[in-house]
Amino acid sequence: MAVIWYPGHMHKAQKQIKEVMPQVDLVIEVMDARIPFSSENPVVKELRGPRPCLKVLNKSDLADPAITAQWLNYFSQQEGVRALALTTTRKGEACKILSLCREMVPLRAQRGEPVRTMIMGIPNVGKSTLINALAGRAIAKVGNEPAVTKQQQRISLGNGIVLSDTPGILWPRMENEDSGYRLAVTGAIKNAAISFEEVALYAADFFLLHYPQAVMARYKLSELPVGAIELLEAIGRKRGCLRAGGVTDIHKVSEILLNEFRAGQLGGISLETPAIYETSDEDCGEPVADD
Ligand SMILES: Nc1nc2c(ncn2[C@@H]2O[C@H](COP(=O)(O)OP(=O)(O)OP(=O)(O)O)[C@@H](O)[C@H]2O)c(=O)[nH]1
Ligand SMILES: [Mg+2]
Repeated sequence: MAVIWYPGHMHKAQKQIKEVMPQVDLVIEVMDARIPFSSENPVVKELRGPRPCLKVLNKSDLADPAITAQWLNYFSQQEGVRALALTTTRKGEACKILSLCREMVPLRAQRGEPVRTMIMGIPNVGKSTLINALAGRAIAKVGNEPAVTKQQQRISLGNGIVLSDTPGILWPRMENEDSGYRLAVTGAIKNAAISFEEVALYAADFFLLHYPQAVMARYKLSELPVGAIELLEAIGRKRGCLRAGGVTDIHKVSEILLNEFRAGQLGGISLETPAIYETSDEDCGEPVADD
């Protein structure tokens, strides 16, 4: 599932999307609701040009609903953009986007022409799950290697909407260390440069600061540990992750914390709020010049 993106890959992905763009009326950008900043790719704005964009905050079942509401409000203020929170894995939810798609491209709908849509997004945000849910059958592989390029096919969804059967796969934010950690915490990237324990410590730090009640409740802690390592040790004691000599098995605890977060067992947690744009001025690393 993890892709190592380098300028050549980024260039190729962008070129493929540019080629199909003249046949697209509406772009559907899928993001992870827990990390809308790090799972968004600003190059979408450039690629779509004047076309409207529906931003889907997917996996909203795993995010903090109050923060998702802030993000919806944030994105809705952008020119040509509508935003929607979705849990694609929940039966029947995906079709919520269909009427929005028609509303966003009224001219084609009025002329009786289908609205041609294309799904885009970084790996692991749920693009294939969304395509399958909309198509009502399994046409895209889920939780698998990113789709290798093949001929773009169009699937008619009925109700005046057609969809490209291969998503536009984009790269995540990479030049910002915090984004790298947050993407790793959600499982979006497996970066060999960051160890599993480091990712868990990053998550533990964040949870202690922003969701102390959630960790205390989940791990039945009577008091809040003072730091990330102390939190991992406390979880280790509760879950019996001890090695010989009573030493905490930090790798095992890291696995528990990350897996339980990713499965939503700590409750809805968001790792980013829209305020992040005020502290971050980097862009998304433009690929090399077009040929
Ligand atoms: N909890 C939750 N999990 C989801 C949701 N949507 C998708 N997933 C899961 O996220 C994982 C990735 O989903 P995919 O549909 O394969 O993602 P993708 O964007 O196609 O990924 P690539 O093909 O790697 O680019 C799978 O395990 C899905 O079951 C959702 O709304 N909620
Ligand atoms: Mg996929």
